[in-house]
Amino acid sequence: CLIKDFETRPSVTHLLEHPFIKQAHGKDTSLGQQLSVLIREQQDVGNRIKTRYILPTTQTAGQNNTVTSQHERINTRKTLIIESCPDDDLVDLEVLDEETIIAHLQRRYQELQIYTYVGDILIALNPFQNLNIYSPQFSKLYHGMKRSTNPPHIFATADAAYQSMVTLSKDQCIIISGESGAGKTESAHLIVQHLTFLGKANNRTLREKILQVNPLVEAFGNACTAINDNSSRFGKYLEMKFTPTGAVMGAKISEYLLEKSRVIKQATGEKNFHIFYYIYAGLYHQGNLKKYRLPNKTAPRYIDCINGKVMQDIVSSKLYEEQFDAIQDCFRIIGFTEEEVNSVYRILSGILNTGNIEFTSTSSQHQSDKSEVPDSEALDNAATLLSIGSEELQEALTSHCVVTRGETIIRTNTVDKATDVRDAMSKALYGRLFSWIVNRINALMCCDGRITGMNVGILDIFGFENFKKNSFEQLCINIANEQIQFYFNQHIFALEQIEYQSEGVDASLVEYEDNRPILDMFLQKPMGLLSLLDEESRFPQATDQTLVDKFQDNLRNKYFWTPKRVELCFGIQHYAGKVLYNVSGFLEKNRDTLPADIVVVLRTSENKLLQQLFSSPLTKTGTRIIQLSSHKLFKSRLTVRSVDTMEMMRHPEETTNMRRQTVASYFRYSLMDLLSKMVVGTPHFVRCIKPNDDRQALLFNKERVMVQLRYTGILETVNIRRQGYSHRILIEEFVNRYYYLAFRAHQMPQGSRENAIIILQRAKLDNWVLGKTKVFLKYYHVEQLNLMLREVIARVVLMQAYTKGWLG
Ligand code: AOV
Ligand code: MG
Repeated sequence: CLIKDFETRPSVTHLLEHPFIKQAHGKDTSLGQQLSVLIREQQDVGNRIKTRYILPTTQTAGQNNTVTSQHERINTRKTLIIESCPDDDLVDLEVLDEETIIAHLQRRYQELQIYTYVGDILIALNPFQNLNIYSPQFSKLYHGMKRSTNPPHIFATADAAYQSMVTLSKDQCIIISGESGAGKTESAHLIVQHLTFLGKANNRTLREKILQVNPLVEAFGNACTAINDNSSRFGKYLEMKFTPTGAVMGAKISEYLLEKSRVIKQATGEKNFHIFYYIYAGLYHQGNLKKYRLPNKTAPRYIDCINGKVMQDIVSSKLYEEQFDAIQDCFRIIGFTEEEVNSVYRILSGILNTGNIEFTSTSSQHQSDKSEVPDSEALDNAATLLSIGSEELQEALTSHCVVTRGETIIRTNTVDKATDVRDAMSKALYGRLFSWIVNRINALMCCDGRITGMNVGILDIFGFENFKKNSFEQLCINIANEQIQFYFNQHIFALEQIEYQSEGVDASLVEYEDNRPILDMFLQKPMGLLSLLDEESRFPQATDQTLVDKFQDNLRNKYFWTPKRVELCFGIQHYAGKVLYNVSGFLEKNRDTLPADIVVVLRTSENKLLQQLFSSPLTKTGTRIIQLSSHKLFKSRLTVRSVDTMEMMRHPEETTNMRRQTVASYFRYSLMDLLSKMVVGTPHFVRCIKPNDDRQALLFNKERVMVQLRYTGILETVNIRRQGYSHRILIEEFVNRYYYLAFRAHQMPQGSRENAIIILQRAKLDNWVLGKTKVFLKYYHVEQLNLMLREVIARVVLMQAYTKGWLG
């Protein structure tokens, strides 16, 4: 038996580096295999923890063991006992100032301990390197374990959510936040990985399907930005559905606010959505560029970020080619038909060709600002790929119908207008294709609302952004992050304080930075920033300047300002820092209109998928709500007026009466929709932190971390987690839930205060408080209770099995 004393708890990686273990297992055994043979038991010894690792009998430590510490003794060859003082919860630190917390996190980061708890909240520092801590062996290690058993880990958070769901039969929600590039999406993947491991259904196919969902959706919704090579350009709420016994039975994604504008234009140094590069490289290597009418010399404009040079980069990229194969596998495994996949590729290639359509101005005697397509190659290609008539497409791009007093007049489009229409069409095609893919995945996962069960929701949105130039997209992204921060504050601080007071529980109130005033400034009606933007968007004569003026006249508070020397800009003091926004394009982006002429042409497509995307608006579940009887272009033009591209998918009420919806109003609706989903479940928070801006492993920039800790309110959280009671359960519900711990199964005690006290005492919990109607528990109590409950239930089940003779 080897005994080792550690000042602080060693990470599993360090443990496996220990000479004793190394020698016991030889050099070439993989980390995962070594770990799988460590079985552990634990004992609390004062504020230290004694962990007993039992090593396999077949391999033993040699005599010439190099371990020399005086604490270490080798008696038998099988057991390693480690006594350590866990330092992985900030709540346990003696000194709680910023400096100490930073120093602590820095030391841990340098030791590759990227995870740290603040009570029940997980802080995750981006390691910017692949760590060997996510194999199935690690999933096993964290499965059903008490949290203090292992070092903090994203699997422990996923596990806690899963165990709570199963034990308490209640939905859970994991909220991952952090700025762009902090590691939210990676964390979300890891959570899905562990939940899939836990929810072992007999159905292997389903498990495989679930694991393909994220990669597929992200191929269409993620892109390379200045900050992150795999930046999420949409918000994603993934619900993993489980049976009451905890077997996974499906998944459902809700997507929020895809940054469609990226399809037509990207900022310097940024790229289009991944999928365009994947299919280009993939089709090139398959020799299929011709089939999809894609040029093979110069890259299409929409993906040509570096003036033509990019073509060689794309087709020679091994990574893109591999990703294309992976995406094809995703489609197949999830269950898309070949025809559907082909249609998706045709639409994507159609979009790329649409972007290549050029216009020139032609003036005739009667019309001075007419546009035409001088070279019809791209036009013909786009029309062919989209299975529509080339002439009709040209007509819809270069002219539009106006209905006045019952008369229909056809007006020509200027070159600029035609270009805008072309780009609006590309954005609409992509946006609807994306929504269709998400809907289709949900349908194939059998989660179209018919299945009822419990779920763990995982929220992974686009992180807070502050670029050199920030536009409407950044504004929406940052407002969404304000909302998530508000939700966090509400949950951790505000609700807690209100409840203490109403329940007569004494708890010193913790000050925190409330971002409600900022959120109100954005969302309030009718004078919030988004409402003002909507109002201005309704005036055809509005300009960027009138918009800034409107903001300036109406938003008079310390969170908003207009800089003196920079034109057409306004600044916002967000919870996460100051951001300067440039308003050019705000109005158009907010209107986001797709001319009816384009809708009408796309409806005539012979491509079934395209017909589906445009022939009638889809509700969330994909049901048709409007049926247009005529496909004839002219007739239909009379029927459909301007239709908003986003709302058609999600706001059936508005679209049936054809009221124009703006992106801002849809955005507001999405935020509410998201919140309504989140509040149903018990929340678990993961706070991702970016240790540096250079994406460097082991580089810990104190200042950057400090800023993030400040604005996320970590310091305050440490306080409230230490002093506060993060779980409050109605007395009756508490007795109902935990009476097994103190009463016999058949007793069914009353939900009284007395019985609650009996249970709490029997469970040997300390530091709990009984309020007027609720039991107030510390963050660590619930885990203890659930663990005890699981053990008792397992004993009862075993007893029953014996008495019924099932076990012989
Ligand atoms: P984000 O989701 O928070 O940004 P990501 O999850 O995409 O950030 O992480 C950015 C990059 O950091 C990844 O591509 C990885 O290279 C690295 N990374 C993050 N977490 C880990 C980890 N646990 N192990 C190894 N590498 C990691 V954004 O989507 O931009 O807000 O909109
Ligand atoms: Mg992301």
